[in-house]
Amino acid sequence: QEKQVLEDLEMPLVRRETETLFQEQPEAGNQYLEDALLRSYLKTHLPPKVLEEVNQDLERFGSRLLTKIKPLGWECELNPPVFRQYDAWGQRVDHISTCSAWRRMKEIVAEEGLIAEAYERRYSNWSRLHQAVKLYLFSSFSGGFSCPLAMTDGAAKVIESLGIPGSLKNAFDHLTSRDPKKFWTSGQWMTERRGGSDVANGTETVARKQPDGTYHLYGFKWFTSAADSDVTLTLARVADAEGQVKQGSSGLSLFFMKVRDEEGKLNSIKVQRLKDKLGTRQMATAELWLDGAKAELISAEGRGVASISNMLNITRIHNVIGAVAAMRRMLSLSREYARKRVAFGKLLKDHPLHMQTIARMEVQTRGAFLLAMEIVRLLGLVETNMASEQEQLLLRLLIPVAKLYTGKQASAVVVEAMESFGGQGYMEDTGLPVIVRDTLVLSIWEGTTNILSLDVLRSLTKSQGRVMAVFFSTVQKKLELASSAAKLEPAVKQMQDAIGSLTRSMQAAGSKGAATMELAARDFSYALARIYAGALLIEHAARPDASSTDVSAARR
Ligand code: UCC
Repeated sequence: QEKQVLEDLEMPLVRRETETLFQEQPEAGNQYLEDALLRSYLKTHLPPKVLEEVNQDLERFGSRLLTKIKPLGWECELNPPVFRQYDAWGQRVDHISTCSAWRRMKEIVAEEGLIAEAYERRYSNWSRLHQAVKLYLFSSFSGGFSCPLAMTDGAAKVIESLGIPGSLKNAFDHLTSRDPKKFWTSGQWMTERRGGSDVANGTETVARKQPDGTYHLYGFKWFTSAADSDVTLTLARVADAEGQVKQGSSGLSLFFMKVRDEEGKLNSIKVQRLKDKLGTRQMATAELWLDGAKAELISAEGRGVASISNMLNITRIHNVIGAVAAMRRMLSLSREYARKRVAFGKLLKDHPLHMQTIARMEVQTRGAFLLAMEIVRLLGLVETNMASEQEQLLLRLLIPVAKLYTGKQASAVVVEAMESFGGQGYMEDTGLPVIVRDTLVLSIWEGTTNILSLDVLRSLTKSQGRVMAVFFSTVQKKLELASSAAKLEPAVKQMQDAIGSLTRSMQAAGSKGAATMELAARDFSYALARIYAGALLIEHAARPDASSTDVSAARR
């Protein structure tokens, strides 16, 4: 035995079986404290009193995320929902069971006021921003719970925009509650078998009016995310006395329904199966038959799409926040790793090419972050009746622009960041592939890139082009703020060139008619996103507070 031990000791280090732990795990700390851009953004925008309170809340939340919420998120990943259609005795039960961590997440979300914050408005127009920052910090640790949150926020928004009618007051209180026992989540059931983009032609569900004024819904919802939600908003076609329905967009109406009755029984809904998705596997997405589900009509008849677009705009903003969060999380880990991992005789952080790659991702992430904050800032103004007409138009334009652009950015950045870990990044148990998988959906759900590019054109048409004048004047104002900073001159010059080139291509495409505009829609939307994000980066860099915080973070 002694001989064997001696032989083992002589064995080269790499061959010793006991020496398995040879790379340090990258682990970022409190995401709020470490996010220099976020902190400098809040410092430059929030009134001092609000900043003081928000700062305390976010620091505490950042710590709770790390110690309590992150492990729950991982548990959700390891224990995806399970669907049981029949019980042991052949009775149809259609039961979707979720893990205890998922259910605990719902309680935490209520405790933290992740929806409530936006509707209580204790900080007036800044409440939306406070909520959005919490969502941003929460997203990557949420174990997929960001998805039901997006839809819950969207449902609350629709109800609020209807003036909180008496019949929906109770639901609104539940959706915006801080009480974990009372808090409800909502779904958004739009996609049917014919597809999810062309809602106007793809929706077959029929609503039959009942003597008590409610409706019974019959149809097949093909993609229903967070199928364990308490309530949902959905579209259907109201049948007339002869049972006929109107086709197209003007035949669609918006309905509110509870998913289960008081005893917990499904509301005449049959679960066909759970979807087998590439990512977001923590969350139950299902195919559902509505077989006479009791529902309440909440829009004017035929105004379903216009009404649900209040929800879509909110879920698209959540999508933007999720995209930025995924980029930031991967980048924080990548930066941590670069400080620990040695290759070719030095730390990764001392390899200029590696750092150039990280720096490029950092710029993408910062631009996307500022875009997200800008939208949320505008939303806060609109919701508190403080927005000018120009700001309202700008918000309408920037939502699809940011959603389509950040979805694509996030997919590219997280894949690049995964590569910065070498083969380790590809290993399941590092958790990095989960972030990559969950990010890839961001350019798909809530409107694909092309559909949103067309929505950008829709916002132009609806405003009869006025929104573009607002866009250009807002960008110019931001650039003017930087005019006294000599170091920003080259960036401002590049922006002016980009604006000139966009104006020329708009004129060229505009003179050729609608088909050419449609073909140009994606490139046009990308250009808008890049120009606006570029202006925000320059504007932020020009602020005296901003640059000092950023420099200290870069040193860290
Ligand atoms: O459900 C899904 C998955 C849920 C998961 C969510 C979680 C996300 C969380 C992320 C967290 C990290 S996916 C469902 C995906 N499907 C969609 O998003 C739909 C995509 N398709 C579109 O957006 C289309 O463009 C449609 C459906 C809006 C097109 O419909 P129409 O009826 O053909 O369009 P119209 O006729 O142009 O618009 C009808 C009305 C108009 O108003 P009026 O009649 O007053 O002129 C439009 O201006 O709706 C108005 N409208 C809007 N208004 C349409 N879109 C908007 C909008 N975005 N904002 C304001």
